Amino acid sequence: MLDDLLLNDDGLVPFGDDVATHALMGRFGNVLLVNGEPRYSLSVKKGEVVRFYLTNVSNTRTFNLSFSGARMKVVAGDVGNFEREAWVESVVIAPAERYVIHVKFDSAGEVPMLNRVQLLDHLFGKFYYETDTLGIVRVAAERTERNLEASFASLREDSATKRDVERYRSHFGREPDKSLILAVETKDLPFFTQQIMRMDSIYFTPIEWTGTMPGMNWASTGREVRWVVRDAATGKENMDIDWSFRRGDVVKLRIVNERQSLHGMQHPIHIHGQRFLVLAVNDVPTTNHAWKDTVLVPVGFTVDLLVDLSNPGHWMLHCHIAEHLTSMMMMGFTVQ
Ligand SMILES: [Cu+2]
Repeated sequence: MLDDLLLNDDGLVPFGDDVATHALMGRFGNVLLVNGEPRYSLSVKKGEVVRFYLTNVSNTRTFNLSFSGARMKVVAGDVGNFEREAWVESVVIAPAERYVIHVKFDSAGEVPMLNRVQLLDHLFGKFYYETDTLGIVRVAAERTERNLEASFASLREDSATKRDVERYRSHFGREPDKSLILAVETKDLPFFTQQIMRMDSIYFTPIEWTGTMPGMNWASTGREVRWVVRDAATGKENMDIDWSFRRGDVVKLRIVNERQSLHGMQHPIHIHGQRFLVLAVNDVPTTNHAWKDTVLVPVGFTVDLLVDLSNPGHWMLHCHIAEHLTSMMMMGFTVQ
């Protein structure tokens, strides 16, 4: 469980009484936690393959997780296996996303679990790297008696997932049924903050990996900042949207995260009660699918989803950055 916590000398930095602070970028913590621990550690034997169930429970931080010097494959997403396993160097996991990974520890010693991200100085357009150690895996010299060499070395297919995805393939090529635009509106921000926001939008990153403008971000609250989900067809926004579907509908949903004049932000969009496939990112089709319920939409990106509306009820679609959600970035839909 990946998390972060924002602490100062007095402890937890207070939350707003009636509106959220940090409404622009969300509350980035300055202490990174794995399973609630700032110094996570795990002991394994040489040659052991460890299955990690990753969940990002932080308010806003997207992690880029890796194990230095250990081979890793991704096996499953939020609600199901991928069609086939895939080697990865790192896993990008946004708030509310889940991934299952297999990691093999071949050499005795200490293997750091890292969060390695690229940062941008918005005012000067300079990129730099930041690496945090989230924990340590201690690999004993003694070899594991359980030899998973052969199964780990091959990238296995999941025939049940493949068959399941195949049933939806006829929907892949069609035009989107619904389109949502992600945007931000601000009012009454301090003059200085507005000017900085304009300037820092000259240089932008698709993903804000950490709080690069802490003072300005803290001072922005749900009173000045309103995050928006807009229905492209009707112009309706946030809770004025209430789509209606029938059970069994399969809907192609396009989500566009506009690159605007003001400071943009990635949004992990979460859909309640249903499952979806990510069909394409910026018109590039996905070739290895897994059922998901949360998708990260970086700034300037367009993501196409195929939503399987199988679960009756009145549900929400919302950004899972807690401060964006409380700044109104949510909408409703009904499945009858
Ligand atoms: Cu958001």
